[in-house]
Amino acid sequence: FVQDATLAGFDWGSYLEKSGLLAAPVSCFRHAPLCAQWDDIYVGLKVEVLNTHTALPSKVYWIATVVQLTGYKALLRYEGFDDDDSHDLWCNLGTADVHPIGWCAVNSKLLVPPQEVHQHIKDWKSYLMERLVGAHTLPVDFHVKMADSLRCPFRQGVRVEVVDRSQVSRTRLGVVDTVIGGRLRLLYEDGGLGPSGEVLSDFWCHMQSPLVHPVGWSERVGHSIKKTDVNVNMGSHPAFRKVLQNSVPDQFKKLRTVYMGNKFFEEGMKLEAVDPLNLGNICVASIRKVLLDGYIMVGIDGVEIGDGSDWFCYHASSHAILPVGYCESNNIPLTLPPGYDHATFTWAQYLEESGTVAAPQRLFNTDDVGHGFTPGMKLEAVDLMEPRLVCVATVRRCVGRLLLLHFDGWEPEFDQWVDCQSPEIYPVGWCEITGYQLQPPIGPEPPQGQERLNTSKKAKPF
Ligand code: MLZ
Repeated sequence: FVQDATLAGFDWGSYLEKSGLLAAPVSCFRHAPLCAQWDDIYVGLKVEVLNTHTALPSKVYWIATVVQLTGYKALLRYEGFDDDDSHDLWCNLGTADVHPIGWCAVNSKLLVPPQEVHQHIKDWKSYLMERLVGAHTLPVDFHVKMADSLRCPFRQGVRVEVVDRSQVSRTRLGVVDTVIGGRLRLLYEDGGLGPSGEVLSDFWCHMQSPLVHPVGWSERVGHSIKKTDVNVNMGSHPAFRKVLQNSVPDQFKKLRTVYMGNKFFEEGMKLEAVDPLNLGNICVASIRKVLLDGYIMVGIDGVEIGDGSDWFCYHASSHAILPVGYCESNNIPLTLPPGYDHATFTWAQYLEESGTVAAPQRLFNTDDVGHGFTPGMKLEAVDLMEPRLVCVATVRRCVGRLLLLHFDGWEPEFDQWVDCQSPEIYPVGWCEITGYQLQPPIGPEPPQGQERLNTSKKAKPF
């Protein structure tokens, strides 16, 4: 069920107006374009923007004030309309024909007031002079900074190691096919092509995703990697006709260093972990293997197949592993192994029964990072179970650095726990800037307290 939000008639501006909800500000998203510049963008700024209220055949501009901000989108009011909001327009600061005050003068463009306000103000020059005294505007290098932040070190034909969606405990070689807004479409090197050359299996993730690594990573840290099946020839696909280039560590985000010393995670220790295949669940789990560089393999208690093929690799600094008791103290329902029930389960008894110990609390990265998200905020978020899809979403809960995301219009069972610094969440308007397709809500939000009828359910890896 893939849709294009714009084609489906979805518009963030009117959607938010109807719900009365706010969008998470761009400054909450550390990896997002212009995050660092966003302190300089606020309600009250004046800009020069294309004048859409004129009968003139050539492009002319007019001064407008930012009256509201939602993610990258600004609601603008042309100078002269004062308290009249009937001509306000939403525009995306990342893409629109909007500029700092003074831009028209420097670039020999005309400033012409909208027809409707032209009549009732006689002397435009002095009107504007008066209005612009002490006004703040966009930083001059706003669009340059935007273009800079959209640059990406990955190109078609770059090889990476990426989680194997058919067996999550191992990685597999993949080749970058497409890059949109820093998100990579990866094709497994032996993924196979269908009869008409179509790709049988692909994987999307942001270049800073914890699921993607430089070539050589698996061997270095001791993670298992699928041997490439040399009988599968991808040669006829454009991504493989390039000279393939191995990615190197410099192209990836540096993880926080962890000291493994003699007091690190050990095999058998218990913890609570986000289920990699059901991201809305935090489960009773065990450390199954300790790799190098701070990586560990985690298994979900009671549902493991037994051959290790469903273990999942997390870094010690990951938000997805939590100390024993975390759910209880934060009022999150803990998913128990089959056969246990909430009325009787206690960690103390479970540890004793299984003769195991809890992983020490201080090994976990649960520091509150003061992220700025609050429940109810809207954003554009990847459905990590179908990571090609960037969807209209709402922050449902904030617990430490964890955010529980809800996909608008979908059942709560699609909700996912993500890190507040996840590279797979974006401000409102990000899709429009990058040209990525946005998945609109599938239907009107259910009235309060009432759930929509069940549609199909996930349970397929990614
Ligand atoms: N094929 C899936 C798509 C789910 C996408 C949900 N995104 C929030 C289904 O219909 O179940």
